[in-house]
Amino acid sequence: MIYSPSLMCANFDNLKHVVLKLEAAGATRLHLDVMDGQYVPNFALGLGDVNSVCRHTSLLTELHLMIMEPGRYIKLFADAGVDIIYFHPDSDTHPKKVIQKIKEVGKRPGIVINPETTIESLQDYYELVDTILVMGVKPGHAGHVYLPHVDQKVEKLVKIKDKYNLEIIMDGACTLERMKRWSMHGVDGFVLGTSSLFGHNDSYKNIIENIKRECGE
Ligand code: S6P
Ligand code: MG
Repeated sequence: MIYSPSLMCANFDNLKHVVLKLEAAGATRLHLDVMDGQYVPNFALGLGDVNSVCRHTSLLTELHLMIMEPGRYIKLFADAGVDIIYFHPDSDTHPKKVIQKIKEVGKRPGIVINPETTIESLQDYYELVDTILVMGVKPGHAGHVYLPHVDQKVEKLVKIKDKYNLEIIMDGACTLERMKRWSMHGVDGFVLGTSSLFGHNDSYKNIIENIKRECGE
């Protein structure tokens, strides 16, 4: 299973310290949210933060771009050291070119499905990417409420994932209960935010160990 803490939920006073603690606690990837105040009405990590995280970890890093025209910035973020790049197809006029650019710079591409987007409308991209990041909440903020209609989409996606050799990761409102359920139904990983990891009265290590016990290693 993939457990990817979302660093936008962390305390930024000492980012390196948080990164090392998450790594020691058993996180399997690190999730880096980048926003531009346009595609979503918020800001999160910047290029410098992304670069710093990548320099201080040996874990795989996944960049979640919530920006307009992501195709313009693929090289910039690739040079910052990320391993995987997710973007929202509706944020660029040529999504297939964005996927191509991600591959050209030697990174793993993924697309993000918003709660209101149907899985059928993104069908053309499934054979081109490695990962589908499924938003369980409206993108832009941590702590948003889960939208239950996303359940049906996840059910459909896990059925087609083998056909396209896709990895399915859920982002937003990943509570322990929800992760338990979906891990049994073929979801490959979860972004850990305020619903399970950050702001709780226990160590990252205890929390992640418990998640692994309940939902799988
Ligand atoms: C939000 C972003 C996410 C959040 C994460 C927060 O748009 O893409 O990665 O940081 O989902 O998790 P939670 O548990 O606070 O909803
Ligand atoms: Mg995210």
